[in-house]
Amino acid sequence: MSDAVTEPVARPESEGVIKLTMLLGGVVFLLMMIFGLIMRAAQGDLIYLDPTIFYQLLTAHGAGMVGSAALSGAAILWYFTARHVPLRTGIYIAFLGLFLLGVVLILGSIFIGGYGGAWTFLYPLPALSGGAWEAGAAVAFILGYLFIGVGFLLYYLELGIQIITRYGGLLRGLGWTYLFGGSDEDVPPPTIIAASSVLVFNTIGIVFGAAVIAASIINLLFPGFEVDPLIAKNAIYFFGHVFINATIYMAVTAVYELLPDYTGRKWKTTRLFVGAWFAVVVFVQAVYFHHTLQDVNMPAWTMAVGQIISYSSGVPLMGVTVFSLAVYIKGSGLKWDLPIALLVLGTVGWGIGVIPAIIDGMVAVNKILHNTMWVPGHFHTYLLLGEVAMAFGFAAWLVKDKTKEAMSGLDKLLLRAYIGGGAGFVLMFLWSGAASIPRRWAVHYEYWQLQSQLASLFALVVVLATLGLVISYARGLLRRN
Ligand code: HEM
Ligand SMILES: [Cu+2]
Repeated sequence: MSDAVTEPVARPESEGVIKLTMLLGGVVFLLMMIFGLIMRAAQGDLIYLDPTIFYQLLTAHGAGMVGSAALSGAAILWYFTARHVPLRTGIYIAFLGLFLLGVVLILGSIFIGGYGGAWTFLYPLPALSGGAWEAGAAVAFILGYLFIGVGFLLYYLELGIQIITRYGGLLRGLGWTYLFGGSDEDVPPPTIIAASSVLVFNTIGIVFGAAVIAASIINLLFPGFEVDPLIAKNAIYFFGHVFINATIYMAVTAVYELLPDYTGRKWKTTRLFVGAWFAVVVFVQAVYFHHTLQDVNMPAWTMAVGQIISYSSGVPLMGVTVFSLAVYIKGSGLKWDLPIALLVLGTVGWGIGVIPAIIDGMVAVNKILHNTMWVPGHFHTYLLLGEVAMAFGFAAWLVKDKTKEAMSGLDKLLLRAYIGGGAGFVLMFLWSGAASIPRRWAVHYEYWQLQSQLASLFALVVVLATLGLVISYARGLLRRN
């Protein structure tokens, strides 16, 4: 790589393939939402769904949504990182290729092989199908993850190499040299701080994931090879927790980079900002213990860590990102359009979604809410009204019609429907959770069904709004070409 100082480029060379990625991501989001609607309608007894199919849809929905969130987050991060360091588009294409190969395996395992062991592939569930699927289907599912994981490692490797080359080391890219008293010369922009932080913790997460994936595959092929279930659970949940969180931490770079276009105020790298990201790198890993609060055979200190870090992990996010967002917007005369409205919605939804997560991170509360609908309630808030809103905001910005400033009537309608439908939908999950309705049950008792029925209605509104967003993005792509 050359040593030349790279000027920020307005339109990275990878723009075309990023646009394609956002289209793929948008279409998959929409399709998976329809799967979600079908599941919720079945739980509300509005339609009949064979439980076997329910668990296949649940598996596809979980893996497909997490995958699309990761893919769209990765596209956003790549796009904006390329404004500051040169990234090789060929690597991105290899990443996308590996990702799609993984998707094919996963879809095949579910809809041809019948795999329905959920996206968390919790050991030894993939091997205990009760006749619903063969070991080969589970292997195909997990192998799909392996390809996606390898793609991501490649992706982060490229980010790491280019950041190290440009900023003279990863510690500088992370801003840690600056944080701990180093000079404030050539401090990286917020996007690079974010990119460096995510690449550190998500690589660690993926490595744990890869280890348990390898062990699970061997176990499926040679059942005599047994894995300690507690270690496997820890590795899987560490990986899953870190991976899904990383999707939002990647997507938020769109806010750092695009908000200044609207407010005329640059998002600055301050010590507070770097400190917050430092805390994220530590907390996002340590807080995963909140997934083990009911595992009585875990050491007691893990419970304490899970609970205490759950409180503190909200601080860098809500205290710094959401608060800074408000400060940057206030008095700036920002003119709202669809992209920025969705990006701001995503940030606020993310912040709000953390609150029910923190509540559930308390041991005393977790005893009651564990494995209830409260859990999908909290993560649908910061994904549906968080990461996904950011992704559609970024996509809308990519195809923005520069001749129009304000929001059209249709934009307003789509936005309101998305927010209203989404808020109602997640509130029904939280209500269900508070009423102790368990998650992941294909069939619900009659006195559980009201929440599911109302939720189906809200979900339908979200699906229609999302359809509108995907269509207007696709039309934008055509208009610009
Ligand atoms: C219209 C939008 C959506 C609908 C109707 C929907 C519906 C559902 C339903 C019914 C469940 C199963 C709940 C249970 O009984 O445990 C579920 C689980 C889940 N959803 Fe969604 N969802 C939507 C959007 C999203 C989005 C945007 C994401 C992520 C980006 C997402 C990720 C997940 C995950 C990870 C699970 C857990 C799967 C599991 O328990 O294995 N969903 N969703
Ligand atoms: Cu978690």
